[in-house]
Amino acid sequence: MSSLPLQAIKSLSELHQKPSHLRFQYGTAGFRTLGSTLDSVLFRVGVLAALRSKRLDGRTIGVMVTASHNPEEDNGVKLVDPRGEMLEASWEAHATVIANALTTNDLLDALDSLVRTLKIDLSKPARVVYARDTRPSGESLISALQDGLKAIGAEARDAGITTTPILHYLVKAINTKGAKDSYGEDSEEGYYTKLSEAFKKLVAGRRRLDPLIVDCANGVGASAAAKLAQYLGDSLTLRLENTSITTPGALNHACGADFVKTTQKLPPSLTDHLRPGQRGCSLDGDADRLMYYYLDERGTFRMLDGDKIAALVAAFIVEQVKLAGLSDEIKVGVVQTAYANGASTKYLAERLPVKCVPTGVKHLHHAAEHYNIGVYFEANGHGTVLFSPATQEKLATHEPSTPAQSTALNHLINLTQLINQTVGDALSDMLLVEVVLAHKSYSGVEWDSLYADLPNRLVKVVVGDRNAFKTEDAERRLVSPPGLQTKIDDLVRKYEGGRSFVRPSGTEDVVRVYAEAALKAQADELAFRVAGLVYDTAGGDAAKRPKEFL
Ligand code: G16
Repeated sequence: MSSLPLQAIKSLSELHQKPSHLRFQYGTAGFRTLGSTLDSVLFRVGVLAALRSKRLDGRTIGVMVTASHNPEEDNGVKLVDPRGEMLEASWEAHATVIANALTTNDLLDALDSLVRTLKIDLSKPARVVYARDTRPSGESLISALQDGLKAIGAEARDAGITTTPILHYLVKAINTKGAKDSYGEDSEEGYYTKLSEAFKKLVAGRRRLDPLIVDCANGVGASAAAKLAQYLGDSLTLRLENTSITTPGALNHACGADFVKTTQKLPPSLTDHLRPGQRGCSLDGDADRLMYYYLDERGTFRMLDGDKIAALVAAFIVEQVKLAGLSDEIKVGVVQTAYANGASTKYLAERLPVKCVPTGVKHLHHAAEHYNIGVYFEANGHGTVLFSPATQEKLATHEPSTPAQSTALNHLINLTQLINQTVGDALSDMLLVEVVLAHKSYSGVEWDSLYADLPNRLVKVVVGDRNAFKTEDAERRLVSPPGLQTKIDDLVRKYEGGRSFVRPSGTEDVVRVYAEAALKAQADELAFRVAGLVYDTAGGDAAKRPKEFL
């Protein structure tokens, strides 16, 4: 019976000691905080990833070092399960325990207890593939991770600097290599080839789309989009902006998907590049979120967010299923979160089953798996489409009765190849949007007119302890601090079409407040008044109370 290599773990762990004053938590998207504090966490994640792999009979586990949309000084790490999905929820708690063991001896005890409780067979191989984004702190964090992998003797593969969705793709491709359900070549080239070939088939014979402006958030998406552009050739022209991956402080700064969504503005750096009517889109720092937009004929910024992407894509897929003659057998459903604009939920719910779940891709992903084809998008632009294994089988074996059915069936099959079904993927989603626009001959204007967004506002509030905020009903209501929800309800009633909710962020040390109302000024006012309530209830330094809601 093999045992943990205690001596190796002990001596290497001493080089990566936990800062005694910090507590880490595996949250919405793994561990995420100041990059300079994460050294011990990365070492321990290396050991943990290897144990997870052993627990799953040597299947390859992914580790991604990124803090996605967060500012450059932050960093983070998350684990990817063998099918390319987020780490199974029960292991999030194990990760938190391991990360918080105070000393090396405590760590050894915690690891030993994990191995015994989960009956992990240590004689099994451990295989891990890892990657990082372009953050300056990434390099040293990767070396801490490598020490963890070395300490436990894992077989490790370095996937270099790449996007989060490519790492997810690689994990699935490695674990399905040579199998009937092979996901593709287990290399970046395999990823670009798979996506670009499916895209070319889907747009064949369609009028070529105008060039697309892509804001790369000065992150890793810049190099990935440049490579993808080469594979796409003249099937789609990408004009890449915000590609300064080595300029200090540039990452996600005044650009990128999160900037666009939260400010509802065009990144200032694009002002001279986007002509009225032209399509633009923004990736986030690790290229797993996507926001589209255009300027109308008066030069007004019009945002096409995750909700609008869901509406566009779901309608197209439903149409293709119908044209293929499969409406009775393949049901399409949509998953959203509380952040979905009320108008989008209304639009979608009139046409399809719609489910609301808590924030976090893992929640959306699992809910989407319950549909034959599940379309999930968070309003922030994070999402994808899942085709169930039975649906993929049906598509592969269905005998079309007419040429029109055959064409639609082929489109659906090509969509299963174009879409990165492991996780939200800005580049894959971008190609998906472009396919639908090409098929429908839509510009941004027609797409935008599917429904009119209710004016809305998202505000962050810094509080003493965000963990004091607990929610229920898919985060739409607060159960703690006591009494706050009643005050919010009283306020919301005063606004026509008013809706507001409060939840603690899982990726930043803030509480988020969302509000919508019939008029823009009212949505703003409601958001700031609810934020004021949050601030006052959670206690804090009056001098730091954000000016806008004083
Ligand atoms: C992560 C999650 C998303 C979530 C977002 C914000 O995105 O993967 O599902 O919507 O954080 O979460 P929160 O409001 O809890 O901070 P990303 O793109 O930052 O990895």
